[in-house]
Amino acid sequence: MNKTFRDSLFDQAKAWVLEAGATIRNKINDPLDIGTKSDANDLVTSMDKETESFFIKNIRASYPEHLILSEEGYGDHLTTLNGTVWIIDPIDGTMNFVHQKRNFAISIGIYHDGIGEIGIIYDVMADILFYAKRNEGAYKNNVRLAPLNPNLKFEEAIFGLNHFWLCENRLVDERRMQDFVKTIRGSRTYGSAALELAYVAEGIMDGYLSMNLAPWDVAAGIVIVGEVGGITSDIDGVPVNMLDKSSILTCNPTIQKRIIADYLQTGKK
Ligand code: 2AM
Ligand code: CA
Repeated sequence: MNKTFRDSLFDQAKAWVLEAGATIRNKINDPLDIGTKSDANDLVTSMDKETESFFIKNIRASYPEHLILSEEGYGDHLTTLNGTVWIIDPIDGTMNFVHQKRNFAISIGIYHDGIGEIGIIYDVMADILFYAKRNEGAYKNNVRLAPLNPNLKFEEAIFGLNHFWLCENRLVDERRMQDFVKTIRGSRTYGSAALELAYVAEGIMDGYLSMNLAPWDVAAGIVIVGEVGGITSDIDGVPVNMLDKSSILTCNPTIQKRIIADYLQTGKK
């Protein structure tokens, strides 16, 4: 994708994200129509659907040749990442949106032939915009983010993860994960994968682990975190397939190998 087109695409995507965010803020106290998806805790609201529809209507009108991969099902059913693909989560952290009315984000990754060109993560209630264009650095509200700390010590790392890693599970030995959280400095659970990836890019967390995320949860974050030298893979260290669900390990590269070797691959059932 040439730079001139990417710049104009970014400006347009950012404008739509800010507009959608303002609409959500204006309606934040309106009564919510809440439904569930895969299970009783997998929430969806009319706001998720309205926001996704807003993006899709605009993209179809302005870029009819572009493809869309999106959470609520109004996009395309893709079998390849050929062409320009918008990967959209209209509200990432729907449970936070419903219960807290904050700590949720709009997340948009724009990929061209499988390569992440643009990442935008908008913390709607805090009005904080994280973004990156490939090879042009990552930004938080127009301030460039610094490269990740090359001297990070494992024992001083803060990680985003949830309680599922510490309960009996089919992916890893939970006792190793208990050792992991005791060895690192601290753990956090924010409930929005997009924001947690943005926090890794910002350097206020050193990594993020999730068992089962969808492409729209991570598409933007992978681009943003990559621009400050962070790496993302599945928990075996394999690059993420942007067409499928995947476990996710995003972190400062200084600690990736140790986490995989000592905690994630050891004692797998
Ligand atoms: P969501 O709010 O868009 O559903 C919460 O820890 C994180 O996991 C959020 O980013 C949330 O995204 C995501 N998440 C929750 N349930 C999920 C599911 N069934 N599949 C994939 N991601 C999910
Ligand atoms: Ca969502």
